[in-house]
Formats: sequence, structure tokens, C-alpha cells
Amino acid sequence: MPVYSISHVENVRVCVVMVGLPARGKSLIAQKIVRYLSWLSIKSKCFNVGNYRREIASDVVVNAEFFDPRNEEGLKTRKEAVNRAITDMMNWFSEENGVVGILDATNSTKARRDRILKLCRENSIEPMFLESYCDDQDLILQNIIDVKTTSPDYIDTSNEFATDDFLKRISYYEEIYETMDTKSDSDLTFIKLVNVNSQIILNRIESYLESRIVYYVMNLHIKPRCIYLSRHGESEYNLTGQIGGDSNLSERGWKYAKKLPELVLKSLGEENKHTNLTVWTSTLKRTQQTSSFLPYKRKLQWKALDELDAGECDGMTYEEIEQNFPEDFKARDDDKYEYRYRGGESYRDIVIRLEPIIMELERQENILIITHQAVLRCLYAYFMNIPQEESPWMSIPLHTLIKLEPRAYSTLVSRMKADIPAVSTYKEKGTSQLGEFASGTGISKSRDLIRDSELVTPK
Ligand SMILES: *[C@@H]1O[C@H](CO)[C@@H](O)[C@H](O)[C@H]1NC(C)=O
Ligand SMILES: *[C@@H]1O[C@H](CO)[C@@H](O)[C@H](O)[C@H]1NC(C)=O
Ligand SMILES: *[C@@H]1O[C@H](CO)[C@@H](O)[C@H](O)[C@H]1NC(C)=O
Ligand SMILES: CC(=O)N[C@H]1CO[C@H](CO)[C@@H](O)[C@@H]1O
Repeated sequence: MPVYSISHVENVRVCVVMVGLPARGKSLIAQKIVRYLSWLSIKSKCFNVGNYRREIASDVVVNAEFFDPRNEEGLKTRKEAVNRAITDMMNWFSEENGVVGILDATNSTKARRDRILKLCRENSIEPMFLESYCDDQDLILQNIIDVKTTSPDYIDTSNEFATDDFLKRISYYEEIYETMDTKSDSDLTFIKLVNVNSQIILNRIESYLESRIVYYVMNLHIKPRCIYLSRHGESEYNLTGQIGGDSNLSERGWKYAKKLPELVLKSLGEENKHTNLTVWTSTLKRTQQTSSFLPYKRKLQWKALDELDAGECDGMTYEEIEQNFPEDFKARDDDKYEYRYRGGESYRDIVIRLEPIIMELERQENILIITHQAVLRCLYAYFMNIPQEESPWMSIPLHTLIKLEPRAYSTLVSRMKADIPAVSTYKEKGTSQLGEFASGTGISKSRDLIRDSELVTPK
């Protein structure tokens, strides 16, 4: 079975070194890159120097003075934190076959950068610097609000104290900060993002893997927005338990389609009721029928959002598949992510065709996507960092609107059920019967706040 993996093609390892003052969104960018690459099965991990520092100095009260370049004790601790992070990263590269390691630190001086550069070259790892440069005061303040409400350093302090203290901390870093530039750093591989992405400077981007990362960060924005996800309404095939096909909505499916505009408005809330959503559907009738009552003008059909192609099993019920292709039926249950239907697709195949969708989705603002169970699982896995072995088994019921709100360090999820019954199309492992007998994994809670940093990174 051909397995898609950029790293196999190139056999390249990259160390992304974050550069920039505090509150420039470095950790956010670092975490997003890890989430994106992991979703594409590229082994990646973030090494956050701040976390190491908190581990070492867990008993020290950390305020701005700690970051004064003249504070010997602070310097020592911070140096040790950087050293531990680098050591762990190098071990991870060599012992766990890491492909993209991200060193999330300020690394504000050239001397520090030179040291990492040397280490990478000694270990044949490509160093790539990623600087987030920002002099737009509004952006910085917005970031500080995000940081101080989420940073472990400010858990027990008042907002006012946190903001002042953080500004002071930044000013200490500013004393020694040396930005990257195309003259003095002309021989280095780097991306410099100026004020998020109002200007982007690229220097010596060489490998394909590096250019993927560049392309991804170029598409990121930080405007607040929400992403709505919904499956199509119940289809005629769902009533008969058949998979695939291009059937019409059932009567109840049409009811859901009619209810959907109201559901969206309710979820947007009174103050946002004029929000213009962009609507994406697949090219199949059931998603377009589901979108047909939505009042929004921008509706787009994507072939890439079509349901998983069940190949020779298209149009069969799970029972028929179990009878006709018992080995396939078992193989799919054993490894649903990798199993590819005869003449059809696997979950991995879907992730590959969804990659351009994810890129475009990062660029978009408010959006509603109406698609199919397997595709939705993959999209959801990307936003919520769900490991590969779990994502194909997540329960995503019919007639339910899911709302995702990406925040600096977390994604808020809420679900809204339309009060319209539908058959369950959920199939548990080891049976051809449909229905949720136990609770599904993943999104069964009605309202979760999941912090990216607390989530497991897929293997
Ligand atoms: C629901 O029906 C559609 C066809 O209309 C099919 O593609 C989809 O797989 C069905 N869901 C399940 C899990 O049976
Ligand atoms: C779906 O609905 C259309 C229009 O109502 C109808 O012409 C078509 O035959 C239906 N298709 C199926 C497969 O039932
Ligand atoms: C929404 O978009 C439509 C068409 O693109 C436009 O006519 C309308 O003014 C927009 N509404 C708002 C509130 O922006
Ligand atoms: C957090 C971090 O890595 N900062 C370091 C960047 O480099 C300077 C100079 O070597 C150090 O003093 C900082 O601790």
C-alpha cells in the first residue's frame, strides 16, 4: 500500500527555531505547525523553553525582574532551560526518528542562534528560523491579553498586574533583541513574518518540507472567526443502511435542511446575526440539498469534500459487505485509518485530498461546511488534534451543527442538535449493526474547552 509521507520522499529533518519577542504569537504558530504536520503523519513536536523553565524554577516566583538580562539567577535558570530543551529535541530526533522539531523560545540574540545552528549542522538537521516580528501595538496588546489569560505564569495574579508585568518582561527582552535580516543572515534559512502576515520575508528556503511549512504559515491569520461543520441531512441511503451513492435527502433530511438556517442564526447569536458565512459543500446531491435554504450568497462546491469512496462496496449495506467481503470487513475494523476499500479510498487518502481544503480554510473567516461523515471526522481531527487511530471512530451524528471557535491556545467547541430524528449511521468496531451502543469517542461532550497544549500529539 503506497503510504504518503513527505519525509519518506526526502529523508529530511528540520529544526524550526522560533525567534521573536514575547507576545508575538510564537507558541501559537509553533503549535499550529505541529498540529498540521502531525495530521499529515509527519512526526513533529514542539519543545517549549518556557515549560522547561517553569519545571526547573517551579518554586521561584517569576515576575518581570526574572527576565532582566542583569539578573544572574534568572539567566542561569533560563540558560539551563534552553539547554534541556535542545538536548531533549536532539534525543527525540535521533531516538524517536523525529522529522520536524520546533524550538519554541525567544532566542533573541545572534549568539544564541549560532549555537543552535552549529548543533543542527553537526547532526545533519536543517535549521530553519521562523521569526515573528511585530511592531503593531494593537496586535501586541491583543496577544498579551491572550497570553496573560492562558499563561501558567499568571494563574494567580490580577489582570492588571499580569499586563504590566508582561510589558516589563518584554522590555527586558527588547534590550538584547536582534531581529533577522537578509543582509547579516543571508546564509540562513529563515521566514520572517512582519505583523502576522502583512509582509513575509523568505530567505534560502530549500527543501520541499520547508516550503510546505512556509506555505502553511503564509496562510494563517488571527482574526476571530467561527467554523461551522455539519453532515448532510439524513439521506435515502441512510434509511436503507446503504453506504456511498448519490441519493436524495429523506423526508427528515429535508426537514433538517429547512431548519439549518435557523440553527445557524441561533448559534451566531443576536449580535452577530448579520454575519456573512461562506458555505462549502461537496459535489454530491445530499450536501447541496442540505445547503439549499441557507440565505448566504457565497456557496462553493468542492470535489475534495465528497464522501469516502467505498469502491466496489458503494451502495452496499455493512451487512452485505460483511457477507461478501468478510476479510475486508475485518481488515477495515482492525485498521480503519489505513484500510482502503477495493477500488476506493482510505481515511489516509481523504486526509491527502483534504490538505488543500485545510490551507484554504486557514485563510477563510466565517464558514459553514456541509459534508460527509468520514470527511467531517478528518476535518475535526485537524482542528481538535485527534490522533489518527481515534479519528475514524468518532461519533458525528446526523442533524447536528458543530461550531468551532479557534482561540490563541485552544479551540472552543459547541454542538447544537436540531430536534429532528434521524437514523444512526454510526458503526461500532466488530459489528455490522448500526447505532451507538456505547458512547462514541471525541465529541460526545456538549461543550468542551480543549487546549491545544493539553492535547495528545498523534504518533
Ligand atoms: C448515509 O448515507 C450516505 C448516502 O446517502 C452514505 O454516503 C453514508 O455513508 C451513510 N452513512 C452511513 C455511515 O451509513
Ligand atoms: C432525487 O430527486 C429528484 C428530484 O426530486 C428526482 O428527479 C430523482 O429521481 C431523485 N433521485 C433518486 C435517486 O431518487
Ligand atoms: C453579505 O454579502 C452580500 C453579498 O456578498 C452583501 O450584499 C451583503 O451586504 C453582505 N452583508 C454584510 C452584513 O456584510
Ligand atoms: C528563552 C531563550 O532561549 N532565550 C535566550 C536567547 O538567547 C539569549 C542569549 O544567549 C539568552 O540569554 C536567552 O536566555
